[in-house]
Amino acid sequence: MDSLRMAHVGPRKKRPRQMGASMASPPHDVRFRDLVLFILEKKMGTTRRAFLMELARRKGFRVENELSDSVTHIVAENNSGAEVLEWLQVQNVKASPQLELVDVSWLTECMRAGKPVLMTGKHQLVVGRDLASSPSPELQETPPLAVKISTYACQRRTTLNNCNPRLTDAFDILAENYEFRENEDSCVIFMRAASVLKSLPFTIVSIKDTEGIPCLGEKEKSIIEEILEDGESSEVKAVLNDERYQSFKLFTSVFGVGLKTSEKWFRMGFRTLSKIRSDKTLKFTQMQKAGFLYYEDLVSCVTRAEAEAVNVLVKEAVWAFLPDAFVTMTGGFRRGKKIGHDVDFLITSPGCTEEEEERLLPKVINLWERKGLLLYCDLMDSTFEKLKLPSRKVDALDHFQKCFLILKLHHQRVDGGEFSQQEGKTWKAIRVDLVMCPYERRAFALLGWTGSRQFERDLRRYATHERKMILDNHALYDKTKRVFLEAESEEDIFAHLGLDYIDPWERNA
Ligand code: 8GT
Ligand code: MN
Repeated sequence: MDSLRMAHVGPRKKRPRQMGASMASPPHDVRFRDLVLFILEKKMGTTRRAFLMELARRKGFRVENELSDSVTHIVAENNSGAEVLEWLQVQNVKASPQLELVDVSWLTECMRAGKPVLMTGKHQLVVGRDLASSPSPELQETPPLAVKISTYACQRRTTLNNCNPRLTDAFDILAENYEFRENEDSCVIFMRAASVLKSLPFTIVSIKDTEGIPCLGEKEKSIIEEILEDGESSEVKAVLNDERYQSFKLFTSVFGVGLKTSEKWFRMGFRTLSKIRSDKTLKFTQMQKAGFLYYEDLVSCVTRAEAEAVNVLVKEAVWAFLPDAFVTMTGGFRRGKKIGHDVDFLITSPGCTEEEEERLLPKVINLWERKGLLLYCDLMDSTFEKLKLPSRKVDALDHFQKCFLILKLHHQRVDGGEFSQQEGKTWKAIRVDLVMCPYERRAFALLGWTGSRQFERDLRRYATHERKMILDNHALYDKTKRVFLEAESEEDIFAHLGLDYIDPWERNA
């Protein structure tokens, strides 16, 4: 864990009070020598300023403690251009005409990118100003450029660089507990709260930092406050110690076991998997049998190296039958995750007939079976109808042909895998999902299968509530114009929805 995060996330009581510019911080290498930043404390506060300064320095930016002639950029928050100009006049510093006055949104984008990003009009607080004259009336009326955070995850950029893991872990646990209790409303509330915090480019160190952040109600804020003050939440602690939560967590970790089965086993008094496995009266589905058989392998996460090895395996098999097919790894790995619970693939071919399309997955499965690589297979036929309207349900499953598999992945196929090999066993069981879609629907399918689930939910919610459109994994329908909107790429779908394009690695909502 890095020292900065520790310093800021640690219990508030134990933190030193003074966190101003004078606080000693380790020296950082300056990577971007053309820029000299000064961060304005006015309306930002000492704590947040100190945090941003430290963060920027850590990312290789030169940040001055005091305003001086050498400063090229003044970064302000919640200040209008006029307010910054006014403040500058009071300071007795000769500022060069090249001095840029920028909103903190520019800095946070730079932090996210890890380098200076292009400054545009939306970042500049004042364009073409004359520092010698007093602020003009128009400038005085410039509204503060506070960055508004959207309530929709599809309007936020959420990378894997989570600045608030302690808070989001807490909300994820509470959401999961409500899911186990089938309390959907509370579950959604905590999922949204966790999601919005994952998009923040800064660490929340005081409850004041939550001002203006949507999706946080009184309840969520009080939990944040408790974690900031005591280092933990009593409610989360209680959930983690709750027998029902622990049992559901354990039971649902078995492939093929959902809420219904967990509920049943819990009511029957089961608390451990070994008791369930050895019980003679229980009946298991094929899926659950496979889940128990390969339990150890399946709970140990899939690494990126393993996912890449599966990628090769899938491409080899698919291309043996349809050489022009596109095979794309989707799901969490496409979003840049380093580990996953499975590996998801979307397959589509521009040149094949409907019949060839339908026969591909059975052929692939058959090939793996002959090679002894198929440990479990559930093939679901397509129920896709071209003219059907998209589904309004946010969590509806799609109609494409797909298969949920467990494959045998030999260690020698994995880069560096020889070293992780257990005594005797030369392979690992890996969960793999393959989806086959018609070529003209590939953009919708790709968008749908890339996730995250929260990002997908909010895309659909946004389409419905903000655009009067219906979006699902197959299509986008405009209810006002009563037409299906076609798309060649994910970019096209975002454009139809009037949304800025969000890259896959920014969809980790
Ligand atoms: P992971 O690391 O846990 O595997 O994370 P993930 O890759 O994000 O989750 P996933 O469960 O593998 O699902 C990947 C994406 O596919 C999600 O956004 C999910 O909403 C979407 N998805 C569908 N249909 C289906 C389906 O039938 N089953 C599953 N599991 N996911 C589906 O669009
Ligand atoms: Mn996945």
